[in-house]
Amino acid sequence: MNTRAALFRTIGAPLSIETIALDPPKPTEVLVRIAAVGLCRTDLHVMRGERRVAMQPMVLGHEAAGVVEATGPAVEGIAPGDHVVLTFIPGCGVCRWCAQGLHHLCAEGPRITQGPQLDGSYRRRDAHGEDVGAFCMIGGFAERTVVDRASVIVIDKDIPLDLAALVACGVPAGVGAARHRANVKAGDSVLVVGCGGDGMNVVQGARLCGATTIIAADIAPYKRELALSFGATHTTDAQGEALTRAVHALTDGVGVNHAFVCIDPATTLLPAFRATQKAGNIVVTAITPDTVKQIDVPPLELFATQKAIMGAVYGFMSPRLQIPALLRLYRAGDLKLRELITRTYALADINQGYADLEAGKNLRGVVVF
Ligand code: CXF
Ligand code: ZN
Repeated sequence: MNTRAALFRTIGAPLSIETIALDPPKPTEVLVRIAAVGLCRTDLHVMRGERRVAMQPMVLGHEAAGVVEATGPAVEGIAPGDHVVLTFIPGCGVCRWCAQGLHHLCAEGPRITQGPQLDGSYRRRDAHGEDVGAFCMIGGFAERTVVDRASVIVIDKDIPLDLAALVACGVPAGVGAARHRANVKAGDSVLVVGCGGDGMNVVQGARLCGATTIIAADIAPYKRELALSFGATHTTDAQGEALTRAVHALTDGVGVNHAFVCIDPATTLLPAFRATQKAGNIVVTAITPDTVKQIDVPPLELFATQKAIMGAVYGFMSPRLQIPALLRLYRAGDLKLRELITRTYALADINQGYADLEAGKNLRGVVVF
């Protein structure tokens, strides 16, 4: 069949809206009609050449939810008509990580920027017959996609699919970083640097954990304002050394228990590290451009203060377990999802959506079909 899709062809150029050929699902695969897909900053990093992918053209988009239209003969437990969220790491189910329920650490993870399907072959071709890749083995910026069952989570049908898309990336990344990576405890203090798609969800994750001081740092006034409604107790527009000083002023001069680096680690990691108290945690959820090869942290400072700097992908919990759990929290009224969406777009207007993200206008833009 044919499908409309937004293709990444050239670094620095807008996505190209084209009709491409999409093959039917192989035995372990699933055909999904995309209902909604979020405009995450990761795809923007790819478009700008800051996060290199292995091939072009490639259909970007990795924060997607939709409806199953067909399944391959080996697929069990997923049926046409099912509502699904797609996971940006496949979760092969058999590697040493998946065997422990740690699908966010799946051995196939490093291949998600390569382009082909999980089995190594391609399902998409452009008008010239050239293979088209799928970012994160999803390629969600399209009306339809074919993905391996390893990327599919069936969800309850009462969840609106535009909200379901959000629990494919930004929400688990942020909420999970607070709950599962830093293990924020009731009464803890937290700093969130960058209150976008990840950071705003760290704020609400910290609130869910019972943190009593939640400092939201962002240069955009409307994100600081919104952070207060997501659970932040304080906001600041300070950056660099001024941010460290502002946080110390709010925490008896010792710093927070946990700092979250949710934007541009190259410039925010060290100020966040220094805004964290002794033996505290610094969690990095944001992507650093490939051009930045290292970030300096004075080793004696690290040793003497006994802090832990850690990474968190997918909020450090299996998306397979976390996504249904997050949707239960939403249904119980404990997790904000609708409030994350700033604007929606048609697929044809996706470049406007990314322009709005770049201009700092969007917390989350979502393409709805
Ligand atoms: C990213 C993580 C790094 C590889 C591509 C997907 N996740 C979400 O934005
Ligand atoms: Zn993302």
